[in-house]
Amino acid sequence: MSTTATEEKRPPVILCIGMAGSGKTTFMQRLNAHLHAKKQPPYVLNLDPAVASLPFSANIDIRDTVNYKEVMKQYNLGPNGGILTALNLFTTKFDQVLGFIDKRAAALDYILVDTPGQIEIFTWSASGAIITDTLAATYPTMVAYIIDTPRTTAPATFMSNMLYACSILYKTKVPFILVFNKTDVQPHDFAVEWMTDFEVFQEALQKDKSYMSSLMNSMSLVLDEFYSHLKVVGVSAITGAGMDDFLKAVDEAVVEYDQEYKPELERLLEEKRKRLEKEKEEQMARLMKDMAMDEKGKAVKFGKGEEEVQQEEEDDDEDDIRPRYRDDSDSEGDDMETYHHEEEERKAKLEEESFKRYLARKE
Ligand SMILES: Nc1nc2c(ncn2[C@@H]2O[C@H](COP(=O)(O)OP(=O)(O)OP(=O)(O)O)[C@@H](O)[C@H]2O)c(=O)[nH]1
Ligand SMILES: [Mg+2]
Repeated sequence: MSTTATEEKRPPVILCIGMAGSGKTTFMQRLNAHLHAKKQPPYVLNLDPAVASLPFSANIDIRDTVNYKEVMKQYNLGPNGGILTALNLFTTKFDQVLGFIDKRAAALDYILVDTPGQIEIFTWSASGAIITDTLAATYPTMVAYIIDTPRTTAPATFMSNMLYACSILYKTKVPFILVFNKTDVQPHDFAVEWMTDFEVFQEALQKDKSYMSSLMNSMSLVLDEFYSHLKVVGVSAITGAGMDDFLKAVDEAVVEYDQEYKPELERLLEEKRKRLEKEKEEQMARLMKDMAMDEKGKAVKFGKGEEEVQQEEEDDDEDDIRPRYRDDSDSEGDDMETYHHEEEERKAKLEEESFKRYLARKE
């Protein structure tokens, strides 16, 4: 990226992702209110086309662009297909959305994004990936993975939820904050203990005597590595507890974005630039070769022998070029100049056509 942080402000983007009913929208509402109270009003995007009513006012609301019920009718889809198609249609306009954000970015401290309840619609769709990558290319973007704490107290459920979070981390590759929500109902200390002390989690697992327990044992070993990449906070979207802890985790995630995600992104962009350059050079070399063959004679293209080519060249000279100069020997120089000029034009045209074909192939 060419801009430097000192020149342009880049507010962090917080993507709220989580299982249906985990409290994403309520968390967004609470965070929005908290930031307003701190005189740092965020820019808010709602990407859930199926939400009936929003408890906060969104700067950009997918429901203003697409009506998912109409989409269902028009494309003959079920509810999930309707939501996915609505998100796809919205994504085709995402460059305009980015334009709106860019205009406001300098005056913002945070950008909040609410996602559809059906988690896989955002995390496993091309649209979700496009939106995440587009935002992350410009702004320090992170996932706030919202967890319904009271529903994850069973070791097996906890592990399933963590595995899901793990898959999203590896898919999005952006900094990740685990947000244990609803701590007013169930404090999240048990989860922190399970994540930091492997033996305590093993003990909890051993109480589960199902046939899955040995598989779960080995899975929990894998998760140990995953936990080291995470920031963990406990919040209550209802009472507002833990909001400042969450904002601290956001600051840490911004540092992680700058130190790890951004250099990797720049490396990938540089790799892509070099690959395109190499492809362009190869195309040009091929083009030059084609043109050189054209110069030698059309016969080469049609697979005729060398003698035949030579003969044809002589015939060509006779038929095409000579008669034009034969009667006008005085102005032979001028005519040769005209011929060279025409020849240059013909070459330029060939080159232009070949370049157009190359561009068409790129698209
Ligand atoms: N006790 C308690 N309830 C909460 C909390 N956060 C959300 N809820 C409740 O959980 C339910 C679901 O909350 P939503 O904010 O709609 O959850 P969501 O993840 O946006 O749901 P979908 O978008 O439908 O997937 C609601 O009844 C909320 O009142 C919390 O911190 N504490
Ligand atoms: Mg919601």
